[in-house]
Amino acid sequence: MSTKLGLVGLPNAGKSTLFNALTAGHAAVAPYPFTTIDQHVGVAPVADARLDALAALLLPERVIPTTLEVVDIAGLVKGASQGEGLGNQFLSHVFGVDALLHVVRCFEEENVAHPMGGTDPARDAEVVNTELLLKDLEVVQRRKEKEQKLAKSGDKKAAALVERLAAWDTALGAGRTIRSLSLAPEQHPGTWGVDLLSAKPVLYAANVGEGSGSSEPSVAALRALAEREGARVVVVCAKLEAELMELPPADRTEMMRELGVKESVLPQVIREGSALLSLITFFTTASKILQAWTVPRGTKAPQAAGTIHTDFERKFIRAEVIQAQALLQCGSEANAKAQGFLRLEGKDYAVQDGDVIHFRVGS
Ligand SMILES: Nc1nc2c(ncn2[C@@H]2O[C@H](COP(=O)(O)OP(=O)(O)O)[C@@H](O)[C@H]2O)c(=O)[nH]1
Ligand SMILES: [Mg+2]
Repeated sequence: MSTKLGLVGLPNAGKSTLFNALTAGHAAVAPYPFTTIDQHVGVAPVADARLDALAALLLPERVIPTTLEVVDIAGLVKGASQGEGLGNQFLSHVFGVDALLHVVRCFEEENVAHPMGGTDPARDAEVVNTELLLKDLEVVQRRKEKEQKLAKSGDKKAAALVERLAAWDTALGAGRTIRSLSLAPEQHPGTWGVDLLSAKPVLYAANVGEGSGSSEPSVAALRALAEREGARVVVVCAKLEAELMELPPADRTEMMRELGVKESVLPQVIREGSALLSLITFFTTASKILQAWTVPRGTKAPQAAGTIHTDFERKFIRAEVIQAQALLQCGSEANAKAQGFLRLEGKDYAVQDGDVIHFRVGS
């Protein structure tokens, strides 16, 4: 199970550096395989103390964590939608991601050119947000033309979609992101199978210089912008973190202590990203495989089963649930059951964070 994040930002904001910091080196620290799918797509296992503790207790043959997939793209420049710089074609790489990680340059560095002249996080973020919006406009207008043709030939679904597309077109044309509209599910592009960048939740990454902290004025400017949008900010020094990732794990911990880096960027991004997407984690232990899964908070048991195997949703009978904490305290499933911690839950049960679940499914 993978949560996908797409990096966006101006050239030289530090996207590729952050990409390396997020995805490199984790093979060495985690007992799980790390893979780079291609140059621009990296996967990092999501560390989870409960998963480790359950693995130590249950001694499964395999342990499969959830993963965070990160997609790096080239930088967007002002006017990309009109073909400036590399244009905006490469934005197609970030269609299909769950959320955007918007990297904003907050560091000063003479040797690294700034595409807009100088460091100005709020302006930079606005430039990128505008280009994303223009890309959405392009997508919406092209799609509208196509659906209008279908509607003319009597396709009812196309006619309904044209109406939706027109509403999104109007909002985007007025400079409003789709996410800011707080649309009901039936009005949301996702429900109609239309993937728009400005509909995705955003996490800002303030990329600060070495030795600068979260109290920099440049970070404050970005925070103010994020606050107006109801978005969150993580503060990172991508360069420092990427360098730390090249050290052997033992030296890295030591170096982090010396430099006063409390927590590396990956767990921060995972935590904020999960909150942004309202994700919770549950565990399964079938067939000697201990596996972690993520689903949106509020997901009902049959749909949770469906993430494991599409057939399981339809064939769902019941869920046998023990909270990870109870299982760990009792020391075994049998003990947990004897002490009344095993619950039988039906199709209306909303899966809770930390549930260890056996799904009973029919044939
Ligand atoms: N001083 C400093 N340089 C950085 C930092 N982050 C990135 N850089 C440098 O900025 C340049 C551009 O970074 P890169 O990650 O390629 O930017 P991208 O175009 O957004 O992918 C590289 O030379 C990085 O080493 C930082 O936090 N501090
Ligand atoms: Mg890059």
